[in-house]
Amino acid sequence: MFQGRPNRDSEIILVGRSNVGKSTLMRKITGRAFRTGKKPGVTRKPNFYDFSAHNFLITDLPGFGFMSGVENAYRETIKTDVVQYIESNSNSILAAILVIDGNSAIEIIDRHVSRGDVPHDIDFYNFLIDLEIPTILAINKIDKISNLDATLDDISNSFGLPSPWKQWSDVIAPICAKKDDLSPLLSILRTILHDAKHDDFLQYFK
Ligand SMILES: Nc1nc2c(ncn2[C@@H]2O[C@H](COP(=O)(O)OP(=O)(O)O)[C@@H](O)[C@H]2O)c(=O)[nH]1
Ligand SMILES: [Mg+2]
Repeated sequence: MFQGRPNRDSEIILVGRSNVGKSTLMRKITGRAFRTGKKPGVTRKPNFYDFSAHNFLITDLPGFGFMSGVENAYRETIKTDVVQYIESNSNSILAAILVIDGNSAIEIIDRHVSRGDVPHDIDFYNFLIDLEIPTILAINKIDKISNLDATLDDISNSFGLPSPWKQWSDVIAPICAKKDDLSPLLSILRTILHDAKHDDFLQYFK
């Protein structure tokens, strides 16, 4: 189990496979430097960004799925730890941002489905919904996607949200974390925070 979580009543979490851009997004949201890397899996422990004056936390959770140089068993341990972390803090979690690499998502999902596995991302999405945590699908790296609408429709369908993706604009946020192009994500987050009666946090998500 992960250590060192500041004891706060409200939390936003970032989850997703390794190398999808979680730490980059975290850095853009918070304006604070966190490690980002070319090699998948650099984040093996959560990065906590503590808004202590507001009793509020943003947490960048370790990535799951493939990581070069990391053994299978250790990968499973990380996934189990992330699941346990979310379960034990679910009462504080106001929103989850499930970050997906929009450029490789469909290929990875198809590969899992053809093997008869449930893809990690879809597994996590259903898990978060079961816990009744408001969840945003942040489709990152849209700068690398050539046929954006068609790709977003495919991703939307694979999560059980029938296309066209645009009718799920309260869930699906196409973003480019690298270029700080986050407006659809921030807009959904503001709605979730407002609905959770936390207008006091809105100033951080403009
Ligand atoms: N092209 C592109 N690359 C990105 C974007 N966001 C992040 N990256 C790159 O993806 C790689 C992994 O990013 P990182 O934030 O470490 O991913 P994490 O493992 O999910 O935390 C880094 O090389 C980033 O520069 C984006 O919007 N577009
Ligand atoms: Mg990271």
